Amino acid sequence: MKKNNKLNNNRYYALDCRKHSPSEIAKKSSLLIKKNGFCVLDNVISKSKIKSIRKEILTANKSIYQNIQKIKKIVKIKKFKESELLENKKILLRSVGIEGRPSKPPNDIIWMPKYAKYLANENIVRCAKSMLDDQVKIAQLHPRVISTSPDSEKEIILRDDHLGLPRIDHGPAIARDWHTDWPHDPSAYGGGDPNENIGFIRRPFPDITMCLVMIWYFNDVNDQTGGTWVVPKSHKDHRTPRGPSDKIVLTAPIPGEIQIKAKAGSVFIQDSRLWHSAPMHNYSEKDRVAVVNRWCPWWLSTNDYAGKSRFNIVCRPLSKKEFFNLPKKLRPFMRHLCPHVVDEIHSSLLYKSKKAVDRTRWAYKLLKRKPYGLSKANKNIKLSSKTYS
Ligand SMILES: O=C(O)CCC(=O)C(=O)O
Ligand SMILES: [Fe+2]
Repeated sequence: MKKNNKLNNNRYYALDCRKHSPSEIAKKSSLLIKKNGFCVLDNVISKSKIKSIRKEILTANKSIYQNIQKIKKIVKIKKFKESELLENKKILLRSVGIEGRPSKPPNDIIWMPKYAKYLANENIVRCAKSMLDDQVKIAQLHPRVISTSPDSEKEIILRDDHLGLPRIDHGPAIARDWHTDWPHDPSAYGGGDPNENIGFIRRPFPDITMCLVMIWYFNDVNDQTGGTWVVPKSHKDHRTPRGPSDKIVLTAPIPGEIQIKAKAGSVFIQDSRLWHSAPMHNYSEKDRVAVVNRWCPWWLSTNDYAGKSRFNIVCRPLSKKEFFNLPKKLRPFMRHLCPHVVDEIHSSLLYKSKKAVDRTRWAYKLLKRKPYGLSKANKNIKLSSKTYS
């Protein structure tokens, strides 16, 4: 049997949220992501809500694009002060709260209030925490629409995106765009441009999940309609498709690849190290509508570089009003995006920290009571055989 056929045909990568409790989903999804590098959670959003959210995302996609085009036009005319740009009523820009950095378009979530209600879905949050850490944040978020393939795909149009990365929008079903995602993407969005490069992890990658990429599908996806391509287990490989010396042709099929099948309302979740590709073809009559978000642990440096970038999608900011308009349960994951509120360590970490302080206090008390009686207190402590290599 061809490699990964069973995984593909039986959708062994999928878990149905209607059939498991959130804690089971957290456990099972973590196992799948660790093993294969990805999983799909089915039925995260119920069928009855899909149509209106899909419509909202399509409108948001247009508004986000139009706002950026308007900003580009204005900043081209002359060098405006940031304060002038922020006051310009024709465009939407938000301060990132760091001296010397350009303001950015607001976080895309402000255009998608219906979708925002689902983003902190319990199954999603539990899975993210179980894979990353007790405290997590959403560092990037954007709609991802793949329009229906043009009748003729004979001519592949090569273009550079707004950050100068090479792109093609459509291609035949055989075409791929293999990559690993931020922070494991060596093209680092800006390539050789220090104003746009956001940094990337050196190889060999440490064996730890640093970012979960979530793709929320608002169409049924399959091999005809825009399913994401993946190479199962590639998150453990020491190469990366865009690696300059890895000898991978990133536009060609790779043995073992499969294309995700999922119903609208499902969420594809992957370790950022997994080799994956957006499909170049969409043979259905409908655009493939999805929202991508990148979740990471509190400790990952998400926004320290590309200090001159106005248009990358990294940590697009929120005003105070926009932040407080978010659903309450979503705020902890987006608090770091609002320069007007103070981010803080969450209660689960605080609780564990307090326990650590209690333990320290207890040990000092012991020391005070019988300083010379402690000489053998740790005699049973042996270094664990489970050490790092
Ligand atoms: O749209 C897809 O299916 C994949 C998107 C992707 O790879 C990305 O946004 O990094
Ligand atoms: Fe990607």
